[in-house]
Amino acid sequence: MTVSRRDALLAGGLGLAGAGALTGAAQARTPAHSTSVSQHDGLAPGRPNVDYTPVVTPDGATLPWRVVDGVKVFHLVSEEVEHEFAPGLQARTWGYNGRTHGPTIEAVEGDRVRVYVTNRLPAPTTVHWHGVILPSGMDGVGGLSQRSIHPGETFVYEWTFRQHGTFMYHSHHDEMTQMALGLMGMIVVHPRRPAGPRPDRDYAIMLSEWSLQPGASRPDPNAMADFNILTMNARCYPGTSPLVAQRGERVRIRFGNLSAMDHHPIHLHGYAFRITETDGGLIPESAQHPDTTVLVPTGSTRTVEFVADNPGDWAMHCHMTHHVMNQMGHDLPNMTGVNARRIDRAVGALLPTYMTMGQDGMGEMGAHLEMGHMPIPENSLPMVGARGPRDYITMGGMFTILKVRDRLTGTEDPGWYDNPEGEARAATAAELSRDGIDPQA
Ligand SMILES: [Cu+2]
Repeated sequence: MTVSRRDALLAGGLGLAGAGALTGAAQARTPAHSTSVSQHDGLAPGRPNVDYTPVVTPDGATLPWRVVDGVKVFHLVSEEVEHEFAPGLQARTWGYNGRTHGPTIEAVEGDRVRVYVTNRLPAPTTVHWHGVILPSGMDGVGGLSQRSIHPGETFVYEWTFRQHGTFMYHSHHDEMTQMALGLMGMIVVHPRRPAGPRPDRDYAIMLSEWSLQPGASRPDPNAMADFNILTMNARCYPGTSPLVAQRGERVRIRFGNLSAMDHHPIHLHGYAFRITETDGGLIPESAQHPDTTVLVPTGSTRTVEFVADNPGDWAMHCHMTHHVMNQMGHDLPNMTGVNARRIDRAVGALLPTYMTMGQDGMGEMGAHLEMGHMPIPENSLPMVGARGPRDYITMGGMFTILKVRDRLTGTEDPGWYDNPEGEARAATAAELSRDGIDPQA
């Protein structure tokens, strides 16, 4: 499911899909503003793989575009989407161009862009370009900077990117409902003249959260606390595709967060990275510091960079432990330490599949799921993750894996790492006695 760099290049370079729909614009509004003359005016539109290394949105896509008289023309269509969070869990969400979240908009500093927005939702909407410095009338705040786009209408936004960095777009009309249902996407603007080395791998990941009760077909926009699907690019583990890198490559990961109510501290194993950018711009090198966890506040982007010099399979996940669970029931009674044998025997006589859970934590659930002891409701995900190469991975939700290899062929998932330098295992009796460790003491 990983979108290859080639796909992204094709999407960006050819810009064919969706372009035909432009002629069907029901209503187009010519922008009334005129932008000031600056160093950015008159620049040719940036070219993928010439002026920049295209960004990859794992499990996502890049929005196609075409150039008309020196302007990059994009077309977003807001509509209902049949979305899969992970195999076994689908929902009716809202998105753009047939996907949730919408495709990543990619451009180069100095590009003049025109974005058409067609509303195929049953409700009015707008699109706001979060973090982008643009004229007030293009800001997309319903009621304030424009009237809302009614169902069936097509509006047009136009501006010049005068900055580079990682930004986002989202509905700014009935925000609680429309963002909870998925109306959001990433914006990546590459520098016209990069100050440092270009990344070899450039990834964009939008963090968000949903309330979707087991068996329900639509996320609940009224939820304020009980979010049970935590996603990266609208996928939750085991539905998230791994990120890959070859040893020695420079990796950039751009995180955006448009969760309703939560910040996400994203932790990467195996590396220390530098936080290089926010949606406000580049962090001066003197102010960057090494870290292994980046806190991505809601309504913000954070970009991290590192050189992939440590091969392996490295977990990358939100460090809020409830955010690496799927469809968690937060109102469970605390069963920790309870001896449930007698309850199980009594209830088991009436309900053969009954099993009290939680006495020793939730990790045991994976094993029971695997052995088929525990049925789960239709269209739902088990709370814990999936079978890993050695045992059950007990994380779901906002969890993915960075796979770094000495050699890679393209962007394909290289499979599991085999730990050539060994891995943690049961200690032998000889080791225990050599080191004077007595497990019974
Ligand atoms: Cu989180």
